[in-house]
Amino acid sequence: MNTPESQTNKKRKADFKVVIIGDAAIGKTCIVNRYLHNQFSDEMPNQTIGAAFFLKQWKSSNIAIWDTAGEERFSGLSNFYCRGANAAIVAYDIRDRRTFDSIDARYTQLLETSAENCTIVLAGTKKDLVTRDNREISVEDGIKKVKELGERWQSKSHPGDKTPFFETSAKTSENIMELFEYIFETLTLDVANPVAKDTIDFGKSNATGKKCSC
Ligand SMILES: Nc1nc2c(ncn2[C@@H]2O[C@H](COP(=O)(O)OP(=O)(O)OP(=O)(O)O)[C@@H](O)[C@H]2O)c(=O)[nH]1
Ligand SMILES: [Mg+2]
Repeated sequence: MNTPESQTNKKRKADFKVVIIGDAAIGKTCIVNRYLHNQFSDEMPNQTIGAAFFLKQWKSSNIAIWDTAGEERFSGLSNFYCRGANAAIVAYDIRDRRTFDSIDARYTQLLETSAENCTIVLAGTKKDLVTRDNREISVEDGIKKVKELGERWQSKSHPGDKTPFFETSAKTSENIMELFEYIFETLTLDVANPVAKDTIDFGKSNATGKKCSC
């Protein structure tokens, strides 16, 4: 709401920080685009450079979403973007075991600097392209992995005790809303006491998912 108070107090803090991590070209940016803008294009979008930052308002909370680059040369930056994260979407391509193996090889170490009790959610991507013949990661393996990660980070659990595992398609929208709602519902459980992470100039963005350059 554009009240005089909001005009004079444009620098506010994001209440929660969410990062999405995983190998290059597995569809991280498409997941975020589908959720924030309800858009998908089969044409190759630009590879993310460093990270892209978005804001989303969820009820009374301001949530910062960092879409990181999977390309190896940006690994050091991803480390920086994961710092203080309250939730991490760890993504892999269901048809590509190498991207699943990367979770342990590359991504869990990035979460060492996340916030305490970081909510870890596992997201298989490009479900619309999965067939019986090309599936490389089973649902059981995904669930096993996310339980392992959740225990390691002592992840906060969902109020409905749902499993933080989603096989998604940014193309068909399958499980995209569910993925983000899981995170937001979990993070905002005790919203009276959020942990502020990023200072954001709301005068340059809005709370509907506008992209800022980083
Ligand atoms: N069929 C299908 N294609 C997808 C889906 N998600 C992404 N893609 C395609 O996969 C390619 C890579 O998607 P991106 O979202 O850019 O991948 P990324 O993980 O953000 O890649 P980096 O930014 O390099 O880390 C694009 O050509 C997309 O069109 C999906 O759910 N279904
Ligand atoms: Mg990207």
